Amino acid sequence: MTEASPAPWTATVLTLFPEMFPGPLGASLPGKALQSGLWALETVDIRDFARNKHRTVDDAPFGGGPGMVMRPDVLAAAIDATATGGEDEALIYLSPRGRPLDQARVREMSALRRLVLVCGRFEGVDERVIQARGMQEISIGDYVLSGGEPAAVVLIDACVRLLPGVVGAPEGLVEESFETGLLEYPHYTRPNPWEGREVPEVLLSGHHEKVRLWRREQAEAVTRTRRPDLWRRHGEAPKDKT
Ligand code: 4HQ
Repeated sequence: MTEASPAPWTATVLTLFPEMFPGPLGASLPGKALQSGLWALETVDIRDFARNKHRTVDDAPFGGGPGMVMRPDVLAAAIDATATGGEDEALIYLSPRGRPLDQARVREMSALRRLVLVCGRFEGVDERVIQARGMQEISIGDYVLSGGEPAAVVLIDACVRLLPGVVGAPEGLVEESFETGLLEYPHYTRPNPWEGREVPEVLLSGHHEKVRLWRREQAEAVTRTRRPDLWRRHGEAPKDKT
């Protein structure tokens, strides 16, 4: 007898543009993992929850001003038909007003069973539905997208690569940026030289300990100069003895 496999980590995306998915998530590493059932993707068309014959999902903002606002009744109906409100699930609204996404948050979300991601269009969604359904607001950065869909793709991609079995060599995951709190050291491969530029000598030496120390120095130098904010936090964090 073969056991039925339990439901894999699942992203459920509420959107007016379901045709945007899987998009980039159907290719490369996340695409292969999706095909092999290591995770699942569902889309819910918010327009299917509209109440009138014109299938209206938006309306003019109270108080005036430009653009349109997504109606709370339509969005709430889509959420209520989709989210369970369970402990193992997060209900997220992608928005520049949200807490900025970072690797610690990605790790937490990849450890849940399911994410329900709400993608807004227009000027955004009615504030009351965010409150009433207890949505977490997450931003992928300080810039304005035309909709939440590319932000959902970014968030899902970051989570999926942390799922067991998705990345071939999981040792690589602990070494990378944000897991160590540092930016990555520079990488080199053949040919050497290339356009007259030499690969740093130490990398050709075969001295593994020297290579490790050189990479650490490089990672620290690049973090200090490019990202003083990360460097300060790295200084505060408890360190292992390497
Ligand atoms: N938008 N991080 C406006 C974003 C965004 C971001 C999504 C555009 C929501 C209404 N989302 N809609 N930055 O710019 O997450």
